Amino acid sequence: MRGLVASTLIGTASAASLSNVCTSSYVTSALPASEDNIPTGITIDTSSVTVTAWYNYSVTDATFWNNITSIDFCEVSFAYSHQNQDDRLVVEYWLPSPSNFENRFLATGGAAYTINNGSGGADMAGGVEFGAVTGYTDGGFPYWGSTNFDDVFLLGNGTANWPAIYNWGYQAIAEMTQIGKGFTSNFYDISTSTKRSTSFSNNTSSGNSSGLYTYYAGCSEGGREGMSQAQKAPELYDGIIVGAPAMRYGQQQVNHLASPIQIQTIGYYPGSCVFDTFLNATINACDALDGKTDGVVARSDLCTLQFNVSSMLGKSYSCAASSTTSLGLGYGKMKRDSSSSTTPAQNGTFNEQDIEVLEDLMTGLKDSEGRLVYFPFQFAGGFGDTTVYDSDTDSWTITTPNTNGEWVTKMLNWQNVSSLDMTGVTNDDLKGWMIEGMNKYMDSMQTTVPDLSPFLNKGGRLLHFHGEADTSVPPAGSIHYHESVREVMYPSLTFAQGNDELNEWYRLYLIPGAAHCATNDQQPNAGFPRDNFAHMIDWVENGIVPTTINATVQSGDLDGEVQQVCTWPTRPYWTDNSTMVCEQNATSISAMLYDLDAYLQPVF
Ligand SMILES: *[C@@H]1O[C@H](CO)[C@@H](O)[C@H](O)[C@H]1NC(C)=O
Ligand SMILES: *[C@@H]1O[C@H](CO)[C@@H](O)[C@H](O)[C@H]1NC(C)=O
Ligand SMILES: *[C@@H]1O[C@H](CO)[C@@H](O)[C@H](O)[C@H]1NC(C)=O
Ligand SMILES: *[C@@H]1O[C@H](CO)[C@@H](O)[C@H](O)[C@H]1NC(C)=O
Ligand SMILES: *[C@@H]1O[C@H](CO)[C@@H](O)[C@H](O)[C@H]1NC(C)=O
Ligand SMILES: *[C@@H]1O[C@H](CO)[C@@H](O)[C@H](O)[C@H]1NC(C)=O
Ligand SMILES: *[C@@H]1O[C@H](CO)[C@@H](O)[C@H](O)[C@H]1NC(C)=O
Ligand SMILES: *[C@@H]1O[C@H](CO)[C@@H](O)[C@H](O)[C@H]1NC(C)=O
Ligand SMILES: *[C@@H]1O[C@H](CO)[C@@H](O)[C@H](O)[C@H]1NC(C)=O
Ligand SMILES: *[C@@H]1O[C@H](CO)[C@@H](O)[C@H](O)[C@H]1NC(C)=O
Ligand SMILES: *[C@@H]1O[C@H](CO)[C@@H](O)[C@H](O)[C@H]1NC(C)=O
Ligand SMILES: *[C@@H]1O[C@H](CO)[C@@H](O)[C@H](O)[C@H]1NC(C)=O
Ligand SMILES: [Ca+2]
Repeated sequence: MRGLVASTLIGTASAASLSNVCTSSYVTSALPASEDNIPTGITIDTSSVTVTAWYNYSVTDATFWNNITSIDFCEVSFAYSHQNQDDRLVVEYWLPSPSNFENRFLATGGAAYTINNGSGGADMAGGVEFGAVTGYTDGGFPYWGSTNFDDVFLLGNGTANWPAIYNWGYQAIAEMTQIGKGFTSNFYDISTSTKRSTSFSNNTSSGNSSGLYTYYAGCSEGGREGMSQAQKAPELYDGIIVGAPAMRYGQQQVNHLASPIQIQTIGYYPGSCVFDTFLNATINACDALDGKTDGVVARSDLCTLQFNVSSMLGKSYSCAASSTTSLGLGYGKMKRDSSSSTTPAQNGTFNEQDIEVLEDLMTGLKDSEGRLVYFPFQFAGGFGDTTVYDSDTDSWTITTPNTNGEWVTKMLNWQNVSSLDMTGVTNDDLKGWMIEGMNKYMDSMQTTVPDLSPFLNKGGRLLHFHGEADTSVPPAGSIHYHESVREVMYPSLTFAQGNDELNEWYRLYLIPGAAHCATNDQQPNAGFPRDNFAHMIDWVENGIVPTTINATVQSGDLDGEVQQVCTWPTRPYWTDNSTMVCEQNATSISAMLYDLDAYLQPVF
């Protein structure tokens, strides 16, 4: 295969134009074979190859990327199957013009229950802009009838689709990357070219695509998928970018039900105006704690320490009637239902029961013994789902679980039932479901392996970010995993020394004011990271450590301003209202660390 490619393209790889190589015959000749290090036992269906050339393709207003105004690439897809398995997975690759190819491959992932098209599909184009071949997989799900994992999870009542579960867990993306590396090497004929030197890795024998820098980027479910690659396929990647990873899957899926069930357990149902007024009060009270009054709470840790929830007692609230549409399928959302509801005008004053509910939500899910089961969201962020107005009864009730309930009916109970009856469900039930999911899917979807030594030892770099105002995946959960890696890999070092070691290769950034894989309407002056791939390339290929990362303001008066984000465990503080320092404060750090003491086994 390689000989054939070389003879077609020898000496012309970088000079070839897109139209020369973006043809069925050339693409078919470049398909990888077993000597190209692709997974053993897979068969590519050569008749399935599709090839389309794109010119002047653009993507604007993509949250994760700067505007892409004009890229040319070859879009290629083909199917493959596994030996002795009745399956069919389709992979897709976008290959830049040979003259723009920079010896890079970028794997991309999904969101919610889709395995691809994360970041609104922009990651594919974003990588091409940097001279990378980009790739995604369909996980084989359409072969079972749907592009969504939750639709193909059950083969029937009582029968889990284990191949689909493992494809989702980590395998399909790892295979897509491995096949993509072989394909890329053949397509550009880089098999004999040398990898440009890096500051840390001279290992050019790790696979036959070693002339290729290999990356991953994704957020939410895509973030979990990135973590799965660092944990389960570390040999494939040089750099992995993960945002707000929904990685502690057993807990995370059930945690979408936590706020409503905590409210139901207390048995008092505040209206939306109580939650909205509280959120605004925390933003207003905590804005200046970071030293800069800009509407952004860059120190939710200080807000946790200093905002006294009971200070709201007796404060008045008032909201006009409105009709709202709940969050639909955004690229970062874990659920994909969208529903409209109307709320009546509300006014009143915060009473003792309002305070009890707010204090309970702001301290996380606890079992009936008062032990912590899961992390709260940060102050000045929000609550996720809470209550909705029921016009039939003219009263407030908890939100219906929508697809979040499916996790229990389908993925835990293995019944093809999509709605979950929340009547009588307690905090202890949620804890039981979290433990059940964690154990059932420990090696497929839980994605919390804390020993990343294989990834470290091959020279891998991990850039992990999380919006501090995320109300889908708690930021404290990202910190908890980072802490687990530190404690497992550097058990004899102090907190400071362990973090120094970790920061050489695995860095975590909390993005002030950012929502779940998205900008935040409530804090419009907060930046969102758009240069992560550029930072990762600098880190891997040039040894430039991203001490801080860029975050670009994407709306409002400061639109376009590029801010800097500190690396955990440092936190930003603005002196004189203008100069940012990344400071460390033990009290602040402890305000973001939680002990999940409701479990008998470690939860990483
Ligand atoms: C791409 O855009 C450039 C500049 O606008 C134009 O000159 C060129 O013809 C376009 N190419 C194609 C293939 O449309
Ligand atoms: C990106 O493109 C959109 C649509 O063309 C435009 O409104 C926006 O100003 C552009 N942003 C930047 C930073 O150039
Ligand atoms: C990817 O997501 C975007 C934004 O949600 C959507 O417009 C586009 O159709 C999706 N593409 C595919 C292939 O699903
Ligand atoms: C699967 O089980 C649910 C109830 O648990 C039932 O409603 C449904 O009809 C069953 N489906 C089949 C095909 O047996
Ligand atoms: C890589 O090779 C260069 C040149 O031989 C050497 O200076 C450098 O220390 C090596 N790096 C590692 C991580 O071994
Ligand atoms: C280079 O990578 C290969 C494959 O991952 C591994 O087996 C080998 O130990 C590595 N060599 C060094 C010197 O790290
Ligand atoms: C990579 O391919 C070359 C020939 O192109 C071969 O000599 C070499 O042994 C291969 N290396 C690995 C690690 O497979
Ligand atoms: C909260 O603040 C936002 C933005 O300033 C405002 O639009 C909204 O009406 C406020 N909500 C309440 C309940 O005060
Ligand atoms: C508050 O609600 C009560 C009863 O719904 C109503 O009579 C009153 O006018 C409202 N007050 C304000 C300031 O909206
Ligand atoms: C960060 O932003 C600055 C200012 O816009 C820019 O010059 C720099 O290239 C960006 N860094 C990366 C890694 O993209
Ligand atoms: C800090 O800067 C903001 C935005 O420029 C300004 O509105 C505010 O008044 C300043 N505060 C102080 C104390 O200077
Ligand atoms: C750390 O932060 C806490 C809480 O704001 C504050 O009381 C303490 O003075 C700070 N310590 C240092 C050394 O900055
Ligand atoms: Ca501020």
